[in-house]
Amino acid sequence: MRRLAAGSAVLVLVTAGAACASHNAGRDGPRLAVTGAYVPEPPMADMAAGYFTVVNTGTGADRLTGVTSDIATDVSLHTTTANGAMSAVKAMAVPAHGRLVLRTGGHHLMLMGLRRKPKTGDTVTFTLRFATSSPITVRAPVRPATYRPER
Ligand SMILES: [Cu+2]
Repeated sequence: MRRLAAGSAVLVLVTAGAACASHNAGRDGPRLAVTGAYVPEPPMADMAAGYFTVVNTGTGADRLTGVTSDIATDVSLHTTTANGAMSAVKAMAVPAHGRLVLRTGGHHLMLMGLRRKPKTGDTVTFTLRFATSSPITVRAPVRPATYRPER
């Protein structure tokens, strides 16, 4: 249940909710699902960004500690500060009963050392690693540079 495409997220969330109710308060911990992953087609061939949302329906917090990708030799976690500058962070919090959102102008993945330039219509694979939960692999479509997700 940890390997999901965005399309199966609704079903998984329903299942997780049912499991939560039947297990009661004795079983706490994070329950993660990843939705809305995408990569905007980059203007240059040497760098790209990645975005997604990690939804936590569990009673425990977790942290995103690293991401690997089939398309890049170097993937780092970046955050955007108030003045628009970017800085690398070692981990990103995924609160209990909450979500971690990576989006334009906020938290994002920075993909360096590209093995190929992502083109609209391609698919990129991300494997997310967490402090507590098992790794999750998602397939992220490459979208036009102007794409903005509906939230
Ligand atoms: Cu960045």
